[in-house]
Amino acid sequence: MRRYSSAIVMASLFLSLSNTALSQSLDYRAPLQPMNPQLTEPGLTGEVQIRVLGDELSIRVEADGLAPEMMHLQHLHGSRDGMDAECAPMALKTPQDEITDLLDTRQYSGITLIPLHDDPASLEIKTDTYPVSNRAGAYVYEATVNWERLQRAMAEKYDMDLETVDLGRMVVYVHGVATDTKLPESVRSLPGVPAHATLPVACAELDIQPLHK
Ligand SMILES: [Cu+2]
Repeated sequence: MRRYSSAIVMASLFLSLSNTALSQSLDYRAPLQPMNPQLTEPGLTGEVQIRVLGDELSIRVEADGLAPEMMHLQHLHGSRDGMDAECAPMALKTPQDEITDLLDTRQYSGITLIPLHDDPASLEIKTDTYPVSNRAGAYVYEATVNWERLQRAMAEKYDMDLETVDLGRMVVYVHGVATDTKLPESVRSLPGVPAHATLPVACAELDIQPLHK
């Protein structure tokens, strides 16, 4: 048994050394899982891919089955203190009439940290530069961000320790149901933002992907 575990240690040591030698990239990938299915189209799918390579953070979000022809807010959510965020339990597990609104997500996923629009490192949450779905309810969002600039901005705005800025502890939310969706008064939103715009419709829990799989 002892020999077996030291072989594993040696193997993983070798792997991590060779990975470091080949590149410094960190890859994250996660499927988008539908939320609030009673208010969205069936068949919502998608994927989030993030790569950190040197100073560059590249982000790609592919989503399909959203409310068509509208802007969808999307962000990385997480905790200021670096606690591991998870997606709020999918409303699938709760009674059909129960809606998970933005504020319900906080106890599981923390707060809105990084907006995924045309300038994520600005950390500007209220903009009109988030992706817009096409007629079929799909979009592909791609952005490349200076990782250092983003980390510095986060440390400043959220008073975070640079070490706690860990993408693997964050989740991605996509928001927004059609404007004519009838939502109960009880659905909460951000001040001044209509509830249909912030209602979470999909979530992805980022995980580090092993290299060269
Ligand atoms: Cu969000």
